Amino acid sequence: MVVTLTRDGDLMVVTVDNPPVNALSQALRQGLLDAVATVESDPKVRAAVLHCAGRTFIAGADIREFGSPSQPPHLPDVIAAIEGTGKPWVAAIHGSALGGGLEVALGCAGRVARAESRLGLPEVTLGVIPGAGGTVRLPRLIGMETATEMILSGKPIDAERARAKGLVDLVTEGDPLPSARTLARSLSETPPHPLSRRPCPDVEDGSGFWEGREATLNAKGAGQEAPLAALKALRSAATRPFDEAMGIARSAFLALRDSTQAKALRHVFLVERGAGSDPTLADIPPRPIESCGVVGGGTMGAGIVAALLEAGLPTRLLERDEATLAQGLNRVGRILDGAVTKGRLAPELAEARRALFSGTTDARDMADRDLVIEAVFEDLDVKRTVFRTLDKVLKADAIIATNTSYLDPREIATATTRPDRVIGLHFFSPAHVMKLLEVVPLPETAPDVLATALALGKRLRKIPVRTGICDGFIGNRILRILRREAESLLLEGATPSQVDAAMRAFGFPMGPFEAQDLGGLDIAHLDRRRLAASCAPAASWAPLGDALCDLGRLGQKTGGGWYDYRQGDRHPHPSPTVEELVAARRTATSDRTFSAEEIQNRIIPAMVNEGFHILAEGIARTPGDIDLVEIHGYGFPRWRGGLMYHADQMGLDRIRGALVNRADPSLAPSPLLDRLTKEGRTLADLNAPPAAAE
Ligand code: T1G
Ligand code: NAD
Repeated sequence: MVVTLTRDGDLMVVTVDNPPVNALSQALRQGLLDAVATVESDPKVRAAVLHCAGRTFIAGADIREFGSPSQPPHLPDVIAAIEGTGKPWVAAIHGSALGGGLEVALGCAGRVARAESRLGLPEVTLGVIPGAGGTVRLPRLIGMETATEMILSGKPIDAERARAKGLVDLVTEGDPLPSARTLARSLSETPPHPLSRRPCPDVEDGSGFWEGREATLNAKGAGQEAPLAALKALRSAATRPFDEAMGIARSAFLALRDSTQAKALRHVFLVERGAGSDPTLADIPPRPIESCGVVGGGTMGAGIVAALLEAGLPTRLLERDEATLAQGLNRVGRILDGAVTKGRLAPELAEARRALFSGTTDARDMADRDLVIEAVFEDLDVKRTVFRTLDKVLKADAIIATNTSYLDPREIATATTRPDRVIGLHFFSPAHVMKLLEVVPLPETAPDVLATALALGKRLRKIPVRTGICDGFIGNRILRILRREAESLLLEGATPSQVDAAMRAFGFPMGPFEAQDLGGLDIAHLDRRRLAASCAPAASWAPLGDALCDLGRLGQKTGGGWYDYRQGDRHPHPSPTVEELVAARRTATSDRTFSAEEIQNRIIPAMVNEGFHILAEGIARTPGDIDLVEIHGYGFPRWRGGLMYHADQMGLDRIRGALVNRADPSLAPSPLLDRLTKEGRTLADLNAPPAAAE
């Protein structure tokens, strides 16, 4: 039974128990409706308390039911029944009250939340809008501005803010149930006016509130349907009677539920839940990690330290000398200070993290560490020296990880006597922010080391994706193709601004040239030099990028890269120097213009094709893994479902069609793409690990 009732004197305690997250399945909706009838019909009962068993309150509608037609009882009716009873219900909230779960709580007369609870309406992150009253009841309770902010961002708020905003009546340190009982009894004396019958506050007229929000959504979230639909539903809540506005929201929800974007976002939601879980490791418990070390406190090392401290892991930084150590310590300090300044971290928590952090220039001080992550210069000899030293000082079962972007971790590991305890942990910059973590086991890596690395990824609240060993792993390998395609478009007549605008219109937060200028052109340039030395002409091809580096144009940090930058202004300005440089290298016949769609249809199929090679080589185990890498590491628009999911939506024959006539032989359709199109199959068929190589 997903709903059980326990009478407690004049109260009915309604307990929901539908693991893992008490999602509002059809059975639960029916159970709640039956509970309303029972409470209603029991003369001895004056009020009810709704609480949940397990780790969380109701976490929303059952997303797994979205793929099939919605079955009665429908949630709006269940909530209307709870709100419409003459006997007040009080929700006792712990864990997460999200989506339909918060909408149920809004149908109750009162809400009590445990201190660590989170409350929110994240529907837009799933490509839908609150479909059971969130857009009409929430503004009536907490005001239109805060309701709009919560619904458009989809971000939950904590219990204390919820209380301050009037969303919950009370916050308890411990179990909220006793206080909920007390509140229910007092509300049965003076039942409050149901939200549906209260006036809905509008924003100050002429404030430009709605227009401003719409403009921001069109600028920031260009292409996404749900946020605009949510804004429309909120506006109708402010201007129309409750039932009419409820109807508008419900139809919008039902229409969006089966939309391409909602399906894509559900795909991402589900592959994210699978990230880091590996059936082959089901019986291998991760090793306990109680202390960590990081070698190299530069751009990446400092971010990695901050991520480890955030997870409560005591961390020691090893640097070359006192000067670089001081720089590393300061970098970490600035990250913590920045989080406090932005209100993302309480000062006392920052102090607690500082207390977990220490630095040294003596490798012997790393002897007691369970895991050490190396983030020194991207130079094989430097990394091998560090690994050799660590191998000597660390305890036998300690794990050593490398954050290398392009080097082969096997070549680094041979500097040790413990390749079975070596693994690649490829973080993304800034490492304390970016959610992606490429986990790169060696053939020798022991299963418990891999299990530990994947578990650490989750502990750091990252998206760990297992990847095989090749040049650039999954993400940087596809990035190389994106950049190469972007450069070839310049040689055929396009401009950096046109290419960047096209990719932003596709949904990337930044175009490839703007992104290079931000991160610096030198990292990839050094990598291409390395590749050229190992005779990989196609992979090292970037004549324009190399020419810019030779001119010292490394991006924003040098005041110019693909664009020019003015002092103190990070806005990219088209550069006459770059125009000249590109014009000088254009082949005579190639001075044509490109539409945004043409640019997208050049770049995306080339990236997808590389994804197929990566899948066929077993570097990525599922197309979903590539989707996670592209979304969480490279800004691929989440609402398109990720690179490979999007390819399926485009149609593999269209992808193949965009590649077959390309002059560049390295863009010939991959045999796996050929085979799937010939067999009329899709990538979705491959989300179970694919058969062996091409
Ligand atoms: N429906 C079905 N399954 C769900 C689910 C849901 N809403 N939420 C989580 N799961 C599964 C998940 O797939 C995983 O399964 C397991 O629960 C544990 O999840 C009408 C339309 C609640 C904060 O967007 O944010 O309500 O992999 O690993 O880290 O207006 O899950 O074990 O098989 O994430 O502790 C709105 C989504 C729905 C909340 C828990 N609700 N969930 O995090 O565990 S739309 C949401 C979460 C809606 C109404 C609309 C998180 C969590 P498995 P987990 P966690
Ligand atoms: P960085 O130059 O900013 O920092 C490297 C740090 O390592 C310096 O502080 C240096 O003093 C220190 N160091 C060098 N040799 C050392 C030694 N023997 N012992 C201790 N410390 C030593 O470099 P970064 O950008 O942080 O890159 C570090 C690693 O991370 C590289 O392998 C790089 O490929 C990889 N990576 C970089 C990025 C990025 O965007 N920068 C992203 C992912 C991975």
